[in-house]
Amino acid sequence: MTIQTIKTTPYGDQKPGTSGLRKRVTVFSQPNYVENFVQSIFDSLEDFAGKVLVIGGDGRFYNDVAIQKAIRIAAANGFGKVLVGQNGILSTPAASNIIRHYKALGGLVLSASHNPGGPEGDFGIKYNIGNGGPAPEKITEAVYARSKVIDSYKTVDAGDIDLAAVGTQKVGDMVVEVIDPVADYARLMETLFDFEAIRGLFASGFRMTFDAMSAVTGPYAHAILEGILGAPKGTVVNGTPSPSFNNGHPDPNLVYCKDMYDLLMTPEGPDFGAASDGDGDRNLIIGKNRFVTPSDSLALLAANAHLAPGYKGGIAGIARSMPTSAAADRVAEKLGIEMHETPTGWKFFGNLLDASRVTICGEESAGTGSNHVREKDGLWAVLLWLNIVAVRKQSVDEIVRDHWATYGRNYYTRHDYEEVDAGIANKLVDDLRAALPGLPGQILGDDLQVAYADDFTYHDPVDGSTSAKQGIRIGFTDGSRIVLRLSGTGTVGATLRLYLERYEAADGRHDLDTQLALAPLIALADQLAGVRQRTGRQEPSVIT
Ligand code: VG1
Ligand code: CO
Repeated sequence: MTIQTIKTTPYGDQKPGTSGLRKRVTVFSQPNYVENFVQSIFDSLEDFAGKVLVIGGDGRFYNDVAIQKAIRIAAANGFGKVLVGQNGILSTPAASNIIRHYKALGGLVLSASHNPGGPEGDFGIKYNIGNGGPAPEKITEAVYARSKVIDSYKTVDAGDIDLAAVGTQKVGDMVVEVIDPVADYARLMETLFDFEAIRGLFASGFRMTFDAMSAVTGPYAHAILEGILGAPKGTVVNGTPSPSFNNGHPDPNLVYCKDMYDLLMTPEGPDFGAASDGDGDRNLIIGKNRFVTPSDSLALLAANAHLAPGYKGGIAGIARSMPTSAAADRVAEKLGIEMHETPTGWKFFGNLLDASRVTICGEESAGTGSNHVREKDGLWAVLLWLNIVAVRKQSVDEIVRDHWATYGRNYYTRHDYEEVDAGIANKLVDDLRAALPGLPGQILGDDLQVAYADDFTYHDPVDGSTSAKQGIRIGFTDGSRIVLRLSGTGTVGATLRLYLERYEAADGRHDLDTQLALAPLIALADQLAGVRQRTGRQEPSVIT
């Protein structure tokens, strides 16, 4: 086998976003596009000779092609071993676990997460470091810089690995081990949760539906929920991974999981519904007659985590992304533990988790996780919910209401305007940013006084790094907030995300319709930012 050095020319657009490089498949399949990016990653790493690299993805279209390329490039660059999931499958949290468990140098996670797949859909590549988490900005910036000047990459003239065959193969001097994608992850879950109690819950007739959305969590959910925990066959629906997600949109929200939502709102429906996204790191939780917003879910899981064996000693602290509601802050305050507000994206939680400053993290975008891995983890959240329901012997609705009666309720919604003209979106954000200094102290709308208005800058308390321009926040004296930022995961035009939040005290009204409860703030946000007028859109593309 010979190592080949292939000449290439750079692409100018390989800048990783919130969660790795995400582009249309048609972009990724350009000549040397994958090769350039993977070589740029390796060029930004140190001391990888002989080390272990993990590779896996969510099984979407182009996953297998990109994996074969990455394996050859890894072999040519001198990695000692690649661990790859069978058929190229590893959910994002499972990949994080494999990196940690086998002490790999890092891993390539191939996914565009909740974005649609297929030949016309999206693909993505993300590098995770040795703690199992997404590479910090220092590395992603180095990769981008390298990708702009790269002039060659290394590969080997070897054939494809048989990704279906579990066991050891070789590419030149490098060992490739194809591993069971589920086994290590299932074992980890068993150490965290009271599986006996959850088995008892299912045996008592508790009924659940889990929608894997034809994405990566199917095999994990089948093995854990129906296999180990004894949930009835049929509990998992859409459980076979499909390269196009069965032509669906693998984002577990109330738009793409509307059928499940409707089912949970009917008297004869199941007790509990859950779903996960393309790569298995997001979760949707719906109890009978009760949708749990992701921000509330984070607060509830943090408040009840001690009911699961993995967290019985209590949690060290909580972190949430800036746009996530402040519901979790009230839990941290009551528990007397640390609370951190970070920019959007899981890469900002890694340092806090590594330093044991926090145990549980979450984002309003349906991501929750803990220090068991360094990614958000969809099935983990579902299992923790089941553990809590089994121990408390209450319905999801009762648990949520009880939480609000203790801590108060943070009414919360997110309005997305997708595929907006990028020029218009950028100008909108720039103009609002320019208006911020004049806002504090003003009374806006009916009776809302601005307490602060800024563009969020994060100072990482662990490594001292600073991340600026992370989203506009306008906070009011009654605890309400308007947040506006541009998405860093979209692949066409720009996506504007508008986040709205209003606090209602523990003895206040907790049964209002969310959109109505937030209507004055929604109107005020539109007045301040001019979203409708500037974009010409009369309503958001997605409301979560
Ligand atoms: C979105 C979410 C963010 C999440 C990111 C990756 O980013 O808002 O909370 O971490 O997706 O999630 P953005 O920049 O589009 O708002 V996943 O499940 O797509 O890896
Ligand atoms: Co995801």
